[in-house]
Amino acid sequence: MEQSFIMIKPDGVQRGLVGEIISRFEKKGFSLRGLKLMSVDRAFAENHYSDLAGKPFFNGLIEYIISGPVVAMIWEGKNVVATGRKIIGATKPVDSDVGTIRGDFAIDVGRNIIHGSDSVESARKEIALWFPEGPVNWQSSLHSWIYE
Ligand code: DAT
Ligand code: MG
Repeated sequence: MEQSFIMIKPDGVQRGLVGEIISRFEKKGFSLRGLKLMSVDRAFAENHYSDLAGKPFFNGLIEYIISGPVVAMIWEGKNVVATGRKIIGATKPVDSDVGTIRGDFAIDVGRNIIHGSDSVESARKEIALWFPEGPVNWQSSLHSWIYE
């Protein structure tokens, strides 16, 4: 089953949105396969965002990600990468639909609350980086009520 790496950024933690965000993924029917509150250092954050090195906002992005603890998660389910991106909303909150996490809770692109993998391949890399111990192995007893 497909997995995505989802991370609540320091503003989401500080603003008390952890429960709300987890709830949206849970209620959709996805299952939680990894969860930890952690602070990352500059090198780790730069590695996570290595594809964006050279962008004018890169330094500000790294400062933001290391400014406080983040909640790192692995969510699993059919099409969770693409659907996770829909739940999160567009990168710039001004373009994010109401009903998405960024559309409902964010205003500025540099304080957009949450990260979600943009492809199955990046999910694989990000999960390996953030969860070297691997996902927790379990199956929800609701499985047959969510999948036909
Ligand atoms: P996303 O987080 O939607 O996958 P991304 O991978 O293109 O977006 O960029 C990573 C983060 O970098 C994004 O969540 C916020 C920041 N960012 C992206 N574009 C930006 C811009 N034009 N100005 C400032 N920050 C930006
Ligand atoms: Mg991205």
